[in-house]
Amino acid sequence: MPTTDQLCINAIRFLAVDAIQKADSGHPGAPMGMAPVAYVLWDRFLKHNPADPNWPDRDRFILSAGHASAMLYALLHLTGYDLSIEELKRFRQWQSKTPGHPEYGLTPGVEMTTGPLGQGFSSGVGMAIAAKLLAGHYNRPARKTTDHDPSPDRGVPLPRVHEQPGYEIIGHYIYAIVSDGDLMEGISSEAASIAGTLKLGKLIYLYDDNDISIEGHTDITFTEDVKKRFEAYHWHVAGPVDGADLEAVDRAIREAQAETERPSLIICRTVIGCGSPNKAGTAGVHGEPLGEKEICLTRENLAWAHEPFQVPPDVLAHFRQARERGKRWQQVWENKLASYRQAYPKEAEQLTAELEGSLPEGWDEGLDGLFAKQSKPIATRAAGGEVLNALAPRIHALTGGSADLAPSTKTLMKNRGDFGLKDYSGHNLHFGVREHAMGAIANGMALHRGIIPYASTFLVFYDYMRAPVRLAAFMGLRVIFIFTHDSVGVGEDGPTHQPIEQLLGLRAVPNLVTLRPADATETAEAWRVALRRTSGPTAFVLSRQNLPVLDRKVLPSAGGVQKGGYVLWEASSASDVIIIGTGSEVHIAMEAAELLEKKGIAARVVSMPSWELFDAQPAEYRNAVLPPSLKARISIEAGTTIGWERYIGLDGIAIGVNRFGASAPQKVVYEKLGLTAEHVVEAALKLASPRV
Ligand SMILES: Cc1ncc(C[n+]2csc(CCOP(=O)(O)OP(=O)(O)O)c2C)c(N)n1
Ligand SMILES: [Mg+2]
Repeated sequence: MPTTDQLCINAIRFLAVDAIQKADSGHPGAPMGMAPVAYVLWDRFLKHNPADPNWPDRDRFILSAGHASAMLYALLHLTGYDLSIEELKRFRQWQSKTPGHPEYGLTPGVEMTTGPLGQGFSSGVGMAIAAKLLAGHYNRPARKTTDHDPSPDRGVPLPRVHEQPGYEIIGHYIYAIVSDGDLMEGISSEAASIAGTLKLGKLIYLYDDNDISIEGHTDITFTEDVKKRFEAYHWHVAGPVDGADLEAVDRAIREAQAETERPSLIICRTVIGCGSPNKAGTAGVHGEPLGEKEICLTRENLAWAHEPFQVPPDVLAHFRQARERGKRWQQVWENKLASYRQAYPKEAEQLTAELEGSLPEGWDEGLDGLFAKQSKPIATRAAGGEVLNALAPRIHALTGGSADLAPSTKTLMKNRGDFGLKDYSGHNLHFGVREHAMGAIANGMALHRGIIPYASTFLVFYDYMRAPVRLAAFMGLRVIFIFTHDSVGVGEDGPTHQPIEQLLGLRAVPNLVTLRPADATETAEAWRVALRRTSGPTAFVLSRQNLPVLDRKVLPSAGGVQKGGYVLWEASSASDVIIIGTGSEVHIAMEAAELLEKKGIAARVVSMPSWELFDAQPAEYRNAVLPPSLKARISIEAGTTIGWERYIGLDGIAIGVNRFGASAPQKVVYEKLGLTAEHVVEAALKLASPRV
C-alpha cells in the first residue's frame, strides 16, 4: 500500500501531467521530479493560509523555475486556494487563472511572476531584505531585567527576574524552488552575493539539481561546484540530499531554519520526469507533454489508477488540512498583533499603514515651494536628491539605493541609516555594482509590501536591468527607478556612458511611466506622480548637468507634469510653430522661442516630461496643448528621435541624437550634435514663414 505521502506526491505529479497533456503544452519534467520536495515543504513547513493568501506574516513561496507552473497550480488547488479543478483543466488557455508561467495578481497564492529565469531567485532576496528591515524596525525582542527583592525574609536579597514579552511581528521565511537555469543566470550570482553579505538567514532555497536543461545534460554547460560556489557567498549549503527522500528533505529544511544567520541552499538531487519509464532523466521531458501512451505507462509505473484530474478524497482531505493550519497560524499572528498594538500603538498603526501601502497624511506638503528660492541652476539628479530628502523623514517606508553610484545619482537619504549588518532598520541600501539584481530586489521589496523601494543607476546601464523593470511594470508594482546621467550631456565620460536609445526603451514598456523633468520644480512633481502611482512603476530620467530653475512666478505651474505635457510658454500672438522638448532640452526650446520671436515667428513651447501621462489625457486636453491645425512642429530631445513622429507628425522636424555620442565637454558635445537653439530656429524657419 502506498503511503499517504506517496499518494499526495503522485497527486501533484498527475495534476501537472494531465493539465499539460490537455493543454498540449507545458513542462512536466520539473513537477514530476520536484513533487516530493515541494510536498514536504508545503505539507510540513510552509506557513500559509489558503483562505487569505495575503496575510502579512505568511511564508513566501516563489517558484523561480516558473516553467514548472503546473506544479504550483496543483499545490494551490490541492491545499485549498481559490483555484478550482476547472482552472487546472484550462491550463494555458485564454483568460484562465493558470497561465503558462505564474503571474502575480492573477492566481491567488502566486507571490510573483516568474518564468524569466533568475528573477524569482533575486526578488526573493528583496523580499528577505524587506522582511528583515520591517523586523528590525518593528519587532520587539523579549527582554529580561533583574532587580533585587527589597524585603527578603532573611539573608542576601535574591535577584528577581522580570520577563517582558517579545513581539516577533515579522518572522516569516522566504522559500523558493530554483533550477539549473536559475543558477546559470548571472543575476543569481549577484543576488546570492548580496544575500550572503547581508546575512539574510530567513532565505531558504531548494535547488532542483537534476542535471538537465533544455539542450541536454548540464555536463555541456554547467559543471561548477554549486556547493562550493554558494559556500563562497557565505551561504549555508545543505546536501546534496536525495530529493525523493522525504525525511532527508525534511531534515535539511529544519537545519536551514535553525541557521539564523546565513541564507540556505538545499541541493536536492532529483530525476527530471521521475516516474515516466521512457522519458525520466532526459531533456525531452523538460518542456513537452508526455503523450497519451507514456502517461499510461507512467500511471502504471507509479500505480496511479485515477482518471485525469481525479484526486482521491483522502488525498484531497490530507492536503486541505492546510486550511485549518493556515487559519490558526493567521489567528495566532493576529492575536500577537493585537497585543503588540496595546503595547506599541504608534508602531502598530504605522506598520499597518505601510503594509497597506498608504502614505502618511501631509507627505507632500511643502513640495511646491521646495525650490522657490533656488536661483542657481541645479541638475535634476541633485534636485531629485533634495526632493527625496524632503520626503524621507515623512515617508518611513521609502527604502532604496543605487548600484554603487549614490554620490552621483544623489539617492542617499540623510539620517535614515544604512541597511546592513550593523543596523537592520536602516533604509539606505547598498546594492553594489549589480544593476540586474538591484532591479529584481527592488521588485521583491515591493512584492513583500511595507516598503516603497527605489533603485538608481546611470540611464545607460538601464540596459543591465531591463528584465526586472519589465517585470515591475507587468506585476504593477510601485517601484521607483531613478536613472541619472540621462543623455550625451554626460560629456567627458564619453559615448559608453551616454544613453541614446534607452529613453525610448523605457517608453516602450507597457504600464511604466517614464518622466524626464525639465528642472527642479518638475522633478518634485515627478516624485509626486511616482508615489501616488500604486498600479505600476515609474522611471525618472534625470540630468547630470545643471539646469536653470524655471521661474514659476512667470510660467505656468509645474503641476502640468501630472498631465505629462503642458504649454510652458507662448509668444504673445497666435503660434506659428510648436516646439516640444523634454528635460534639459526644454531650456533650448525656450531659448529658441525667444530668438524666433525676434525673427517674427511666434512659437509655443511644450514641456513633455512623460509620453504615457500625456497620452492618457482626454483628447480635448491633448488637442489644446497640440492643436491639430498647427502642423509646424519640432521636437528636441537628446536621444534617438524614433517615436517623436507621433507628436510632430510626418511633416515635423525631430531634433535628437541618432548616433553614439562623443567624449568631450558637455557644451561641445551639444553644439557638435546640433542640440542648440540655433538649430531649432533653423528648423522653425523651414516650417513657418516669418510674419512681416
Ligand atoms: C532568462 C531565461 N532564459 C531562457 C529561458 C528559457 N528556458 C526555460 S527553462 C530553461 C532551462 C531549463 O533548465 P532547468 O532550469 O534546469 O529546468 P529543468 O529542465 O530542470 O526543468 C530555459 C533555457 C527562460 N525561461 N528564462
Ligand atoms: Mg534542470
